[in-house]
Formats: sequence, structure tokens, C-alpha cells
Amino acid sequence: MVLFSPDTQGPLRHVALFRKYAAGAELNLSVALARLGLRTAFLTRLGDDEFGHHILSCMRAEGLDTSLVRLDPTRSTAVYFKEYRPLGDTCVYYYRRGSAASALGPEDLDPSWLEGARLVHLTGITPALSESCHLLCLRMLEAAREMGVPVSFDPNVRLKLVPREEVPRLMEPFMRQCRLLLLNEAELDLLFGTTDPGVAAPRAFEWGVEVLAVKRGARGGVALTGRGEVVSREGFRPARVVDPVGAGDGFDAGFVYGYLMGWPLERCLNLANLVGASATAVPGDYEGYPFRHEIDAYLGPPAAGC
Ligand code: KDG
Repeated sequence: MVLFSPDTQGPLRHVALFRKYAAGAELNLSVALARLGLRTAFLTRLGDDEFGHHILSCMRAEGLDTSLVRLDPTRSTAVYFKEYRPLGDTCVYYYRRGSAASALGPEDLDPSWLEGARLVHLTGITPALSESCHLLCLRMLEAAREMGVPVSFDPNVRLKLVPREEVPRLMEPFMRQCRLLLLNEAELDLLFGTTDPGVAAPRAFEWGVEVLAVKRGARGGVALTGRGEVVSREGFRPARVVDPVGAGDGFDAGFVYGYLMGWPLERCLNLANLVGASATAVPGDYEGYPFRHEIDAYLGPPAAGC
């Protein structure tokens, strides 16, 4: 989506100036992974309009593989607005119904694209956009299983897109087939009926999840594995917090990166917290994410063998 972020706080009806960014949970994660040095392809559709071309140039500038992006001349690129509320929370408004991305469908996936892929990442936002997007995500799950590619999944529950009572049914197939399940405490509560990761984890491990990572916002995160490991790490404190949107996607990217590098859980969580916290210092979703050469200064060099 294109994001318009207001220059001033308060109700949008009084805002005169906005800045334009590219954003969206899956794009954010892709950018964060590319900045960390992974080859990252993003499958989507954009409108063949000025906003679609803006997003495409941002993707190229960030070094993403855009070969799976299609431009649709018949539909618009989705837009969303942030609103910085006087008491400090951020509200979002979507203009995305019928967007180019919402018309994605199973025909947009060629399973051979997964040859050589090390991971497929899905979020619960895409299947919530339309029935055809839902079918595409299910097809992606099936293709990943057939090709032996592990899946990471973040439910990214958006109650503006899915009614609360429909969330568990929509998310379950993805939670049952992912190897890495990344979610925040509110989502844990909604999907597992508890905010205690230790209580939720056995159910996830029964489904085949290998690692459950729970995001605790400024308090950091905790990761649990089916091998009985439980590790929690405090969050990083950015010098100033402008807007938390994008932090969850940054956390996911940092964790996924560490997982793919075979890092111990402590280091995966440290990087997850670092990338997440970096998003909060800027008004765009992903502009603050760190680059690979910057992270050792915060985490220290990896131990031998990592
Ligand atoms: O995680 C960040 C996202 O919430 C933001 O970029 C907008 O993707 C978005 C969404 O659907 O809420």
C-alpha cells in the first residue's frame, strides 16, 4: 500500500500535510530482510498507477526481487492513512477494498518459483483481503509443503479486515502448517485463549510448529521451541519513539533472519528486538530498519559457528 503519514498530530480532519511512503506488513518484512542481506522476492499485484509505480521504485531501491510483482491496469493501488492520536496511539484508515492486491488469486503462483527458496513468509493480512487472496495463500502453503520449503507465519490480526469471531478459523490452516509462528500477546490471547506463551506453546508444537516467538512490544520478546527451550530478551529503547507501526514486521524479519542463519534463540531475539525498535523512530513503516553492516555494533559479532 501507499501510506500517507500526517505531518501533525490529531484528527485527520484537521491535518493539511501528509508525507507519502510505501508500506504494508509483507513489504516491510521484505525490506528488512533485504537490508539484512537476504535475497527476497515479494509476490503481489499493484495498480498500474502512480502509487503502484512509486511502490515499485521503492522496492527496487531497497534491492527486492520484483519479478513476481504484476501491474494491474484495471485496479488501483491500495492506500492507507495513519492518524497520530493526541494520547499517543496511532490509528490507521484503509482505502483498499477492490485494490489490485485484493485481486491476487491462486493463478498468481507458479510453484516452481519456490525452487531454491529457503523460506516462505505469510501473514494473516493477505488471506483477509478477499476470497481469491485466501485461496492464493492456501495454494502457497500447499506449494511450500510439496517443495519442502519451511513457512513462517504472523497472523497480523487486523480487526478492521476480519471480524474477531472469524479470526481463528481464518488463521488456523496457516498456524498448523508453519514452522515459525510469530505473534503478539493480543493475538496469542485471541488465538490460544491465553497471554502465557508457555500455556499456548504445547498446542502449537502439537501442530508441528518448531519455534513460537511472542512479541511483547517495548518489553521485547520470548521464544519457545518444541525442544523445551524458553528464552526471553528485553527490547531495545530507541532514542525517541515516533510511531510503533512497522515494529512487529521488523521483529519478524530479525527473528527469521537469525533462524535462517542458525543463530541461537538469544541472538535471534536480540536482532528481532533491534529491527523492531528501529522502526519506531521514524514516521514511515520501514525506513528505520537497520542494514547488515550496522547490526554487529549493537549485537556484537556472532559467536564462532553462527
Ligand atoms: O505491520 C504494519 C502494517 O500494519 C501496516 O504497514 C499496514 O499492512 C498494513 C495493514 O494491513 O495493516
